[in-house]
Amino acid sequence: EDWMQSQEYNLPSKEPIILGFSQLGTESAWRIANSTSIQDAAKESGITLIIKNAEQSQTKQFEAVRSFIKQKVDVIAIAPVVESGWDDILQEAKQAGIPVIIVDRSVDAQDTSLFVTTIGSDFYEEGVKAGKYIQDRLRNMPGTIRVAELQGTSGSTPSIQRGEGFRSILGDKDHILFSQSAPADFTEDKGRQVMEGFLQVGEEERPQVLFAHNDEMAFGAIRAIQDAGLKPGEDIIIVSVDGSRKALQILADGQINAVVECNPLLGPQLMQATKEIMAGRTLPKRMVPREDIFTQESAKREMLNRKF
Ligand code: GYE
Repeated sequence: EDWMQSQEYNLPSKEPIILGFSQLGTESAWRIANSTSIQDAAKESGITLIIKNAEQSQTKQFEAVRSFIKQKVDVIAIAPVVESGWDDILQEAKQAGIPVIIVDRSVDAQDTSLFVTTIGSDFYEEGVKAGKYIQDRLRNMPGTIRVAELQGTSGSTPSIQRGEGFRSILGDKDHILFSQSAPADFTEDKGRQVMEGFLQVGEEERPQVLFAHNDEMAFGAIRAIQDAGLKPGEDIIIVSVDGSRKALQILADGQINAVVECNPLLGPQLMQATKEIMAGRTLPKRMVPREDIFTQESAKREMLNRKF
């Protein structure tokens, strides 16, 4: 990348650095932990943070970015609710000479010079981990197995990529049938509602496995499964993603069977990147935290160490 030499951005500025952050919402424990991590890290590193909550609206994110441009912040960070539609607003930031960092989810902009770097998880790999767990777990289960999926927000990177990674492992297996799949917006209420719908079928059509794209949707599904007189974790095998302390507790209790880790604590990395940019250094185009999968055994151990 040669943007530093080309003087496209207004560098350097006087201290303290001002960072405008458009957060996409408050839908989950993951999201709250993500916002808290960013606020704490800003404080610790002496960066002035202006944070705006877009309540799941991309339009509100555009408004936030425009207000940051108007306020002449030094750096803009965006956690984009969906992948598409960012080109114009990113162009506006570029024209104003303000570097942009994409956090958590991605944007599908063709012109990757519109942002400096993306800091966030490998969601495809998370889907792969969920798929491998299910494959292993079902090894000795006879007959066709019906798998249901509670997807996250339509058009969001984690929903698209977790689905694709999961299918890359299970999609071509003759004995696996993707019987039901629908978006439930990463929320507990919607998860419960959509799962209730999934269970309005006869026993021969009922899913035996559920992949929930996050913990909250799994919590909602658990309630729907119980309301239907069934045992979550036994009658229906459940895998979710994130790994909040509450999810690990439920995992340890046996109502969830595995939880794929997704790390929300991106604050320190974001502040580091912000400082590096202001110091005129070049950053890698993508920064990915290391992540694992929690099982019922490891959940008991890890629960207390979990930070959210
Ligand atoms: O998994 C979910 C949240 O974008 C990785 O969004 C994030 C996802 C996370 O609502 O709980």
